[in-house]
Amino acid sequence: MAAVTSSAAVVIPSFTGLKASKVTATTTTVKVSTPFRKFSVKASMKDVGAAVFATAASAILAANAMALDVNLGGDDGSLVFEPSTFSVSSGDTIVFKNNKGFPHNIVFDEDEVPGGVDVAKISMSEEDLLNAPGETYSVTLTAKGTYGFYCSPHQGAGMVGKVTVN
Ligand SMILES: [Cu+2]
Repeated sequence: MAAVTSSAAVVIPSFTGLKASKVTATTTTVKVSTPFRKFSVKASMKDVGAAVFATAASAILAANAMALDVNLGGDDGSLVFEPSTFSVSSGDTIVFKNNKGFPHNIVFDEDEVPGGVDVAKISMSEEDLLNAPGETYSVTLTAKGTYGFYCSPHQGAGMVGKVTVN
Protein backbone atom coordinates (compact mmCIF):
# COMPACT_ATOMS: atom_id res chain seq x y z
CA MET A 1 0.00 0.00 0.00
CA ALA A 2 1.26 3.49 -0.85
CA ALA A 3 -0.21 6.86 0.17
CA VAL A 4 -0.23 9.90 -2.13
CA THR A 5 -0.92 13.31 -0.63
CA SER A 6 -1.63 16.24 -2.89
CA SER A 7 -2.96 19.74 -2.54
CA ALA A 8 -3.55 22.44 -5.14
CA ALA A 9 -4.27 26.14 -4.94
CA VAL A 10 -5.42 27.76 -8.17
CA VAL A 11 -6.48 31.30 -8.97
CA ILE A 12 -9.22 31.55 -11.56
CA PRO A 13 -9.90 34.98 -13.10
CA SER A 14 -13.59 35.76 -13.14
CA PHE A 15 -15.29 36.96 -16.32
CA THR A 16 -15.95 40.43 -14.99
CA GLY A 17 -12.21 40.87 -15.44
CA LEU A 18 -11.53 42.81 -12.24
CA LYS A 19 -11.96 40.39 -9.41
CA ALA A 20 -10.08 37.13 -9.12
CA SER A 21 -11.61 34.41 -7.05
CA LYS A 22 -9.26 32.08 -5.27
CA VAL A 23 -10.20 28.46 -5.21
CA THR A 24 -8.31 26.23 -2.85
CA ALA A 25 -8.68 22.50 -3.26
CA THR A 26 -8.81 20.58 -0.03
CA THR A 27 -5.93 18.31 0.73
CA THR A 28 -6.75 14.83 -0.39
CA THR A 29 -5.19 11.61 0.68
CA VAL A 30 -5.51 8.85 -1.84
CA LYS A 31 -4.52 5.35 -0.96
CA VAL A 32 -3.19 3.73 -4.08
CA SER A 33 -2.87 0.01 -4.29
CA THR A 34 -1.37 -0.34 -7.79
CA PRO A 35 1.04 1.69 -9.95
CA PHE A 36 -1.80 2.11 -12.48
CA ARG A 37 -3.97 3.95 -9.93
CA LYS A 38 -1.08 6.22 -9.01
CA PHE A 39 -0.69 7.20 -12.67
CA SER A 40 -4.39 8.19 -12.91
CA VAL A 41 -4.07 10.59 -9.98
CA LYS A 42 -1.20 12.43 -11.69
CA ALA A 43 -3.15 12.65 -14.95
CA SER A 44 -6.13 14.28 -13.25
CA MET A 45 -3.94 16.97 -11.64
CA LYS A 46 -2.54 17.79 -15.07
CA ASP A 47 -6.12 18.25 -16.37
CA VAL A 48 -6.80 20.81 -13.61
CA GLY A 49 -3.82 22.85 -14.82
CA ALA A 50 -5.07 22.78 -18.41
CA ALA A 51 -8.56 23.91 -17.32
CA VAL A 52 -7.10 26.90 -15.44
CA PHE A 53 -5.08 27.92 -18.47
CA ALA A 54 -8.17 27.73 -20.74
CA THR A 55 -10.17 29.91 -18.32
CA ALA A 56 -7.47 32.58 -18.25
CA ALA A 57 -7.27 32.64 -22.07
CA SER A 58 -11.05 33.11 -22.34
CA ALA A 59 -10.93 35.99 -19.86
CA ILE A 60 -8.31 37.75 -21.98
CA LEU A 61 -10.42 37.34 -25.13
CA ALA A 62 -13.53 38.65 -23.33
CA ALA A 63 -11.59 41.68 -22.08
CA ASN A 64 -10.63 42.64 -25.65
CA ALA A 65 -14.25 42.98 -26.85
CA MET A 66 -15.48 46.39 -25.72
CA ALA A 67 -18.96 47.81 -25.30
CA LEU A 68 -19.68 51.47 -25.96
CA ASP A 69 -22.75 53.11 -24.43
CA VAL A 70 -24.64 55.71 -26.45
CA ASN A 71 -27.41 57.69 -24.78
CA LEU A 72 -30.66 58.21 -26.66
CA GLY A 73 -31.60 61.80 -25.87
CA GLY A 74 -29.44 64.35 -24.05
CA ASP A 75 -29.81 64.94 -20.31
CA ASP A 76 -31.48 68.27 -21.16
CA GLY A 77 -34.09 66.46 -23.26
CA SER A 78 -32.49 67.36 -26.60
CA LEU A 79 -33.19 64.91 -29.41
CA VAL A 80 -29.66 63.65 -30.05
CA PHE A 81 -27.47 60.60 -29.84
CA GLU A 82 -24.79 61.15 -27.17
CA PRO A 83 -22.14 60.79 -28.47
CA SER A 84 -23.35 61.25 -32.04
CA THR A 85 -19.99 60.67 -33.79
CA PHE A 86 -17.66 58.00 -32.47
CA SER A 87 -15.34 55.14 -33.38
CA VAL A 88 -15.24 51.50 -32.30
CA SER A 89 -13.10 48.49 -33.13
CA SER A 90 -14.46 45.70 -35.30
CA GLY A 91 -16.37 43.29 -33.05
CA ASP A 92 -17.21 45.87 -30.40
CA THR A 93 -20.79 46.12 -29.20
CA ILE A 94 -22.62 49.44 -29.21
CA VAL A 95 -25.34 49.69 -26.58
CA PHE A 96 -27.94 52.38 -27.33
CA LYS A 97 -29.83 53.29 -24.16
CA ASN A 98 -32.99 55.32 -23.67
CA ASN A 99 -32.19 58.45 -21.67
CA LYS A 100 -34.63 61.31 -22.38
CA GLY A 101 -37.16 62.31 -25.02
CA PHE A 102 -38.10 58.76 -26.02
CA PRO A 103 -39.51 56.89 -27.89
CA HIS A 104 -36.39 56.41 -29.98
CA ASN A 105 -35.04 53.79 -32.34
CA ILE A 106 -31.87 53.07 -34.31
CA VAL A 107 -31.96 52.64 -38.07
CA PHE A 108 -28.80 52.38 -40.18
CA ASP A 109 -28.92 54.28 -43.46
CA GLU A 110 -28.59 51.86 -46.39
CA ASP A 111 -26.76 54.54 -48.39
CA GLU A 112 -24.18 55.12 -45.64
CA VAL A 113 -22.80 51.71 -44.69
CA PRO A 114 -19.77 49.75 -45.95
CA GLY A 115 -20.40 47.67 -49.07
CA GLY A 116 -22.03 44.29 -48.43
CA VAL A 117 -23.57 45.28 -45.08
CA ASP A 118 -27.26 44.38 -44.81
CA VAL A 119 -28.83 47.26 -42.85
CA ALA A 120 -31.88 45.12 -42.02
CA LYS A 121 -29.65 42.88 -39.90
CA ILE A 122 -28.21 45.70 -37.78
CA SER A 123 -31.18 48.11 -37.57
CA MET A 124 -34.36 48.15 -35.59
CA SER A 125 -37.40 48.25 -37.83
CA GLU A 126 -38.64 51.79 -38.58
CA GLU A 127 -41.83 51.00 -36.63
CA ASP A 128 -40.07 49.47 -33.60
CA LEU A 129 -39.52 51.91 -30.75
CA LEU A 130 -37.76 51.91 -27.41
CA ASN A 131 -40.50 53.25 -25.14
CA ALA A 132 -39.34 52.56 -21.60
CA PRO A 133 -36.70 54.44 -19.57
CA GLY A 134 -33.34 52.65 -19.74
CA GLU A 135 -34.45 50.32 -22.53
CA THR A 136 -31.54 49.30 -24.76
CA TYR A 137 -30.73 48.13 -28.26
CA SER A 138 -27.34 46.53 -28.85
CA VAL A 139 -25.53 45.96 -32.12
CA THR A 140 -22.12 44.47 -32.90
CA LEU A 141 -20.45 45.78 -36.05
CA THR A 142 -17.64 43.88 -37.74
CA ALA A 143 -17.26 45.28 -41.28
CA LYS A 144 -14.82 48.19 -41.24
CA GLY A 145 -15.92 51.59 -42.49
CA THR A 146 -18.32 54.40 -41.67
CA TYR A 147 -21.98 53.87 -40.87
CA GLY A 148 -24.67 56.55 -40.74
CA PHE A 149 -27.71 55.97 -38.55
CA TYR A 150 -30.74 57.86 -37.32
CA CYS A 151 -33.74 57.70 -35.03
CA SER A 152 -36.77 57.49 -37.31
CA PRO A 153 -39.19 59.57 -35.14
CA HIS A 154 -36.57 62.32 -34.68
CA GLN A 155 -34.49 62.22 -37.87
CA GLY A 156 -36.07 65.52 -38.97
CA ALA A 157 -35.10 67.08 -35.63
CA GLY A 158 -31.49 66.11 -36.26
CA MET A 159 -31.24 62.88 -34.27
CA VAL A 160 -28.61 61.32 -36.51
CA GLY A 161 -25.21 59.78 -35.86
CA LYS A 162 -22.11 58.33 -37.42
CA VAL A 163 -19.88 55.47 -36.27
CA THR A 164 -16.55 54.46 -37.76
CA VAL A 165 -15.52 50.82 -37.31
CA ASN A 166 -11.73 50.41 -37.35
CU1 LIG B 1 -35.29 59.71 -31.15
